[in-house]
Amino acid sequence: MGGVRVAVMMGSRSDLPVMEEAVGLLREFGVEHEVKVLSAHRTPTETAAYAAGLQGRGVRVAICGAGGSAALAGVVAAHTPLPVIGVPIESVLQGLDSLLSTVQMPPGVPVGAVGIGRPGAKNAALLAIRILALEDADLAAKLEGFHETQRRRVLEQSDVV
Ligand code: RP5
Repeated sequence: MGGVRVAVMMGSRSDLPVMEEAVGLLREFGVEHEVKVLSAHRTPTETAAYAAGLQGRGVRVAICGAGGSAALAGVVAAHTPLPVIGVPIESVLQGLDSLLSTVQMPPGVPVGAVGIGRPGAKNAALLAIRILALEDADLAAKLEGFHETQRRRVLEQSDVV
């Protein structure tokens, strides 16, 4: 399959250790992706231009990680009609500020916000994969395999006493 299907963005290089969780899953599922550091506040013009160009390039979903006054996902959602998933990154306020900044969008401009930090980054990738799997039977089969493996792992360790 050609072309980038998921754009992973983050507000700073310092977000990369968390966002690697999303990137790792996209790689594992063989989903074509690209990864960019672009900031809603520090590079507003470039962020808007990049977001506005995503759909025309065939990208289907954007994942945006940011911390603190985390405007990135919202700004991207304002510049593209694509589904945007926001990952709140841990911050000096343990990510609660990032979570609220990401999730409290005004009505009319949706961002699908996931949980704070690494678990959220993983779920962001899985949510993007679910969206793509609606029109990709191979990906849907891989996703089913992933959930089956997860189910078996839990059941193998089910007997505590
Ligand atoms: C946000 O500010 C970034 O997403 C990052 O989480 C946070 C701190 O950025 P740095 O000062 O580490 O570059 O915009």
